[in-house]
Formats: sequence, C-alpha cells, structure tokens
Amino acid sequence: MLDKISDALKNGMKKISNAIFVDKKLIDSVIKDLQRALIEADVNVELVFDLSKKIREIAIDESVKGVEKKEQLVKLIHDQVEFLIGKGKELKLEKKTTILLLGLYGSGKTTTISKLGFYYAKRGRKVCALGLDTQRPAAMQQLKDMCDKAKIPAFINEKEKDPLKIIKQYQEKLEEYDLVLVDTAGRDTLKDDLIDEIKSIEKKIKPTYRILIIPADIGQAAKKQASEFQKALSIDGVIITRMDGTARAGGALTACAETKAPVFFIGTGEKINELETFDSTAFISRLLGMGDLEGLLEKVRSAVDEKQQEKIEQRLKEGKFTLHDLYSQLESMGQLGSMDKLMSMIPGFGNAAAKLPKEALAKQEEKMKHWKYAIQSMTKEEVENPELFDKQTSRIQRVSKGSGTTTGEIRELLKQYKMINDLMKSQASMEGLQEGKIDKKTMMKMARKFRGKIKL
Ligand SMILES: Nc1nc2c(ncn2[C@@H]2O[C@H](COP(=O)(O)OP(=O)(O)O)[C@@H](O)[C@H]2O)c(=O)[nH]1
Ligand SMILES: [Mg+2]
Repeated sequence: MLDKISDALKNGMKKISNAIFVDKKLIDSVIKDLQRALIEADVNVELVFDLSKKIREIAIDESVKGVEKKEQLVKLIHDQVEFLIGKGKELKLEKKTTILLLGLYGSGKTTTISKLGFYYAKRGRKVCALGLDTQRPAAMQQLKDMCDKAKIPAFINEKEKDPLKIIKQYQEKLEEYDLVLVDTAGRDTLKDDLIDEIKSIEKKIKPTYRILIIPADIGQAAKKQASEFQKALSIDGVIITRMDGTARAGGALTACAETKAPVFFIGTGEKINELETFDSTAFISRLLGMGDLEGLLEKVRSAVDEKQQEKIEQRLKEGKFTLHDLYSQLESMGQLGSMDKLMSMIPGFGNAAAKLPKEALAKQEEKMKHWKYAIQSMTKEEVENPELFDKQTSRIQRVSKGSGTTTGEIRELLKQYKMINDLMKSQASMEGLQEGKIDKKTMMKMARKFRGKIKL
C-alpha cells in the first residue's frame, strides 16, 4: 500500500537523520524524493507542488537550528502529508444506526458490508445486513455468503426486483438490530436512475449515514466520483477499498481530502478482517516506516546526537577542536546540559556538570546562548583560528558590538575554548606517546590540573 511514497519517505527520513545540518541542499533533495513518489502514487501535480512550496518555505526558516530543526522538518513532512491525505474520521454509532453503502459496480460495497459487520459484531453490536441490490443476479447470494463468514444475518430476497418491497418485507425484523448495513445496487456510472433508486430507498429507510465506497485503484478519478455522489446524494464520508495492491492509492486519498469527504475506513485486502480505521498519524507513521511518530522523532534525535558526538570526539582526538566545533556542539544540543555532554567526553571531567545545582545549569545555559551569538558574529577565519583575537584585540570589540554580548563574555569564551583545546592537545600527544592508551593516573593528574580552571 503506497509503497513508493513509503520508500521515498523512509529514504527522506534517512537523509535527514544522516545529515549534519539541515540545509537547502538537504531540504531540496528530500522534497524531490517526495514529489516523485507522490506523483507516481497519482497525487494531483498541483497539490504536490503546493506541498513542496509549503515545506520549503517553512523548512528554510533560519530561526530553528540543530536537532530541533531536524525534528521540525520531520513534523513538517508529517503535517503536510496529513493535510494532503486528510485526517480520517471515526464513525460514531448511535444506539440504533443504519448505514447505506453506495458506490458504482464492483467498488467493494458487498465485501465492505461483511467487513463492517464482522468489525462491529466483534465490538458487541447486534448487526445485520439488508440486501437491496436487485440489479445483479448473483448479488443477493454473494451478500449472504459473505455475511455467513462474518457470522451476521443477511436479509435478502432473490426474486424481488423492487428494493422498496424488500425493505417492507423485513421492516419489523430490522427493529431487532442496533446496526443495519444496507447493500445497494451500483451502476457503471452515476446516472439519474441510480440516483432516483437510492433517493427512494433513503426516504424509506432514513439512514444515519450514507457512505460512498471508492476503490483506491481509480486514483485521482476518485475526486470526480466523490464530488458527484456528494452533490447528488449528500454523502457523509467514504470508505476506500483495495488500498492493497495499487500504486494509485495516493490519488484516491488526496482526492477525498480535496472534496472534504472524510475517510472512515480503508479496505486492505479481500479477507473479512482486512478493514482498518483511517488514522492519519498512524498511517503516516507507517509510511515513514516507524511504529509511531513519537518513536520516529526519538530516533531522529538520537541518530543526530550520536553522529554529532562521534564527529566531535574524532576532532577532539585529533586535537583539532575549533571554535566551530564548540559552536556546532552548542547549536546541535541547543539546550540545558550541553556543556555537560561536552565535558563528559573529556576524561576526568565526566560528571562535573552533573553535580551542578539547577540554577547553575540555567546560568550556564544563558551563558552558552551568549557564546553562541558571539561565535555567530565572528568571521569564518576567526572561528577557525581564535588566536587572531590574541593578536588583534579590536576584533573582540567588533564581535561584542555585533552580537550584543560583553567583551568580558567573549574573553571568557575564548579562555574556555583555549583551556579545552590545550587539554585535548596535551592528551592527544600523551596518547600518541602511549599508542592510544592513556593510563588512569595520568588522566586524573591532567584532570586535576585543569579542573579548577574550567568554569561552568
Ligand atoms: N484486494 C482487495 N479486494 C477487494 C477489497 N474490497 C473489495 N475487494 C474486491 O473487489 C471486488 C468487488 O467487490 P464487491 O464487494 O463485489 O463490490 P460491489 O459490486 O460494490 O458490491 C471483489 O472481487 C472483492 O473481492 C479490498 O479491500 N482489497
Ligand atoms: Mg455488491
């Protein structure tokens, strides 16, 4: 079901979680995959471009960064796809409910009746079916056979050609049931004779709901069908059948969303239990290839953290930790405890931040925000070679003005950076000496040397 969209979305998710930054290139690439998949799933091209435009506009917004930006992008894709395919609606049953199933020939009315019967009987409803398809010769027996499988009674009359007479015949009997599912005849197209027949049935039976059955394989043509039925018979919603085994389901779903016809259920196979309520978030989660969206977000989050962590650790090991790394670390964490994470990578400092009281952490967070602004105001050259600030202190003034931070804060940032960098360098050379193995004693000694100096 919607395999292509699903593959594209999964692919996009992978791209997002593997990327270090959410930049224009990533967004464009994810949108391109999505576009191709949606068009292949028979979604209207105009809708696809609308969706692309919206995703691009919001995703490119620079105000959100780092991990949050990735989550935002995933959520954005979810929201836009949801807008496209509609939200789905729960079919609320009253104490006594009569449902009229409508649709063209072979759309899946009879099959869906047995499925609905099975579904609601299992949920404690007293269900029966009423056969009013007097057009096709074998229709009545088919309904009976299928309802037998669902273990619900089907009231039929194979000889009667007038549906109104069948209603009359079973009127009293139907009173005993709290859910009556009415099978009607279809035609090749929605013509006046079918409209008249359904209207007269409606008048007699006074259904709680009129549900249109649409097969997914008609794709975008579902739009015309849904709007015609809506206009002629004011339907309450649709059930989309044959979602399995068609590449065009996207077209049917989006067409229904466009005509504002809520989707109550989807049929996903020929068997009696292959009927599902349509819950858009769960549905999209499945397209994304995750059990649930929350889980997906969690996954994106941890994938990012790990990647970032590995990269920074590598830089630290190589003794190449620049202000830029410090910045991207702050950016990607973007929240309380960032320094904690950074510190935990340095042997001997592991739990320094964990021991801090809450207010201190909040203060630290505020401080980091200022650092971030300061780094943003620096030139690329300065970020890569912070020594430039030692040589030309006027640079500090310029950055201070540009970022709205004090020169004191910038000096402190540079000092902290230098401290961490020196520490890493000395550790790296030590590691070199000992072929990658640094003994605990040396490590602790080094840690003691720097501990008092690194201010949090
Ligand atoms: N694969 C699949 N086939 C379905 C589904 N729903 C209905 N069908 C098939 O569609 C065909 C027409 O169904 P039917 O109920 O007779 O349609 P009706 O003419 O509207 O009553 C039958 O072959 C069904 O087995 C579905 O969800 N998945
Ligand atoms: Mg039928």
